[in-house]
Amino acid sequence: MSEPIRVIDSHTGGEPTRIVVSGVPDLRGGSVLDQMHVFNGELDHFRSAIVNEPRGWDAMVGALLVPSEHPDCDYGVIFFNNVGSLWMCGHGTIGLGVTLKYLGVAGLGTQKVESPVGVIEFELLDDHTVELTNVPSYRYRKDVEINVPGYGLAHGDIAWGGNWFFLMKDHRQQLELGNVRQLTEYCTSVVHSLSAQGIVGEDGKPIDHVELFSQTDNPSADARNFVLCPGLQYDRSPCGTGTSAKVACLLADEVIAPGEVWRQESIVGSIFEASAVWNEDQSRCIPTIRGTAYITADAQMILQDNDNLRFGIGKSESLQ
Ligand code: PYC
Repeated sequence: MSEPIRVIDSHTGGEPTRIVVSGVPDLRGGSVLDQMHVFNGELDHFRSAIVNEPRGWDAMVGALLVPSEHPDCDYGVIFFNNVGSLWMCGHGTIGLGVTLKYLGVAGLGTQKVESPVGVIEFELLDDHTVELTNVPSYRYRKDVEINVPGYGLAHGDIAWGGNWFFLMKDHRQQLELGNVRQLTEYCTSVVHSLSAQGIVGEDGKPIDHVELFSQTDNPSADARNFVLCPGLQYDRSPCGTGTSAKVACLLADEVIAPGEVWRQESIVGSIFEASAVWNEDQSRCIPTIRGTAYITADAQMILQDNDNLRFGIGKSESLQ
């Protein structure tokens, strides 16, 4: 039996994060992007053991804290979900801040952490509230037409907020919690259509997150969203990288001014407060996202040698 793996679980606006705090595999150093490639190539069974059934479930997002050689950062982070690693994760960064406070290894204040796509800064404002300054974000293409078989034509903006998003308004879907199955089916068709119709992010990067918007009745929010993630689970939170992509579009359209707060509600009613400012040449914006997280578990994961399912259902070490 391997050493127990300690994890701290939290939820950020309903979306779970599981941070591995002991038993982190050695990823041979280098940049966090290099370490992510080693993780993807050699340790996919470890990812699956942490987040997939029987220990986890499809909506679980995991995180590994890894060494960083970046001069501004004390450590790095690799986020991952039920199907692979994520470039970045906003709700997970909020969960990370609250987890470090729970563990007593960080107090209130600012930290910088290296992600595979750049340095993220976050500030722990109280035991539960974190404000993160995300990687530079931007809208790549506006109002792109897509034909979604069975649903018809629709349009979306392609934007980067630490992951690639297709952001849609004219989807004709009702963004209600009771409609999660239909919304998931619709967004799944959109993902397939994006790929079939060659609609991609910059440098041909696949768009693996779909974000639907609608108005909201909630006076504390400016809009509601539904975000489908790559493992075909929806984000219970308003999605940190998705909200970064959203404020990049709003800033480009001059719907919000630099620094103006946009309150993004999720499909479960949780809210992130976001804003963005331009970089020097206005090619990118720097989004800020504020949200709250709560600890839900402090646990030891056990992987027993004779358990055929110790790496999660559908995974064995030889399937790496
Ligand atoms: O909050 O950025 C986010 C996120 C990405 C996938 C799930 N949550």
